Amino acid sequence: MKREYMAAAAQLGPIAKDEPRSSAVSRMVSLLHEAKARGVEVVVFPELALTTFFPRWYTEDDAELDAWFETQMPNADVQPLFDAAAKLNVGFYLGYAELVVQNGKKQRFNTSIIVDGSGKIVGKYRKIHLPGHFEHEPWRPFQHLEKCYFEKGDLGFPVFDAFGGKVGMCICNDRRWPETFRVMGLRGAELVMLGYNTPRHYPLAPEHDHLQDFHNHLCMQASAYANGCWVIGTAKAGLEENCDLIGGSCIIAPTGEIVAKAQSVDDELVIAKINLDRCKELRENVFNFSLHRQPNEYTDICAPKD
Ligand code: CDV
Repeated sequence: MKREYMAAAAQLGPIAKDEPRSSAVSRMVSLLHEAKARGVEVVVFPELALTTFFPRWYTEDDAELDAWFETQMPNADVQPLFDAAAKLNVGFYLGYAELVVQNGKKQRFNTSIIVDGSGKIVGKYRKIHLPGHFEHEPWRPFQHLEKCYFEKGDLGFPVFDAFGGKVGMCICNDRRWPETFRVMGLRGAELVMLGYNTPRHYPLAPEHDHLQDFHNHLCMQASAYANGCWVIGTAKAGLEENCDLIGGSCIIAPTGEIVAKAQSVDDELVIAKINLDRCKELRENVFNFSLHRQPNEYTDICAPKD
């Protein structure tokens, strides 16, 4: 695949609690068709894109929890998305809840995959920075039980040969941590794809609610620049089951500039032409890692946590 092409953040508006996966998938298939019609070759869907953001409700019922998870990818519900990708030759990033049995043990992850233009899965990532809380906290206006429902990802931060270059993935809260991008940057990532579900209200520090959009772009722009890579960040946005999710899906150049941004908090394609060779503008100059990095001075960053 060539190194310059049209890419898109495929933002989704809210997904209702009772909305079936088939409906979310059909919304995404429509976006894939629109992408094709507008010359786009790669699209990025949000985190947990097949269902509502279920960690906002507490349950102790395993069967109820498992119902939000995929045990196979693709599966019958999601197959139309894979079929559309292959028919249209448009690749995608997709976030979903993954349930696997590994070493005889049931494990749940917040996962993303990249699927190429032939409909083949070519990369998988499992979310490492899980926000929220472990226990039911009824004082909150809504729960954020990612720490309770998911295990920390066990795949590290891999970088894949895809879409004409080196592609990395992360998921939502990961984007706030510079280490996420630095590890992928050290592995040569030229494009980092990520999806997010970010409530405007942060119950532990509500005085920051008005800064949610700023912090969203701040961390992604800073990390694009410091690692000389393209970033495509895609929201699930809008008022979902009474929880206000920010939008702001965007495409960020290696210079840190936002080159395209969502105008709505609904289903929307945010499109820009990306050229992976532009990463060299940073990586061969101010952020030439082999020339300028001083890793011996950074050892505390990798010290084990207390
Ligand atoms: N889905 C997320 O990871 N959301 C977090 C919120 C809870 C702060 C985020 O970093 O956007």
